[in-house]
Amino acid sequence: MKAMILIGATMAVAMPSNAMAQSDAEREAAQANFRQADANGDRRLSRSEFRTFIDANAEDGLGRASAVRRLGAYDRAFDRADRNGNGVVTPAELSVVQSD
Ligand SMILES: [Ca+2]
Ligand SMILES: [Ca+2]
Repeated sequence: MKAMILIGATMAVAMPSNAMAQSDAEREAAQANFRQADANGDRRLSRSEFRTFIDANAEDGLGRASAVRRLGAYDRAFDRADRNGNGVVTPAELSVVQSD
């Protein structure tokens, strides 16, 4: 019983919650990655730009980007991020970049 409680406590520490607020550093890194990925500088990410963005975030260990890259789920992630379905992702549509 005691062992189970210990394991539970360790898991809670080791696994960051998705609901947990991002640190300022993580947010700034994501914003920098967004600007770099935005090849044509229109402040929106096309499908191919979004892929660059995910790869950059994965390198920085941000959010779920490494899981998306590992699974090759770029299209699915893009479709989810593109909330209004207009084919581009804006900073406002990206919760990772969105300000509070
Ligand atoms: Ca763009
Ligand atoms: Ca959109």
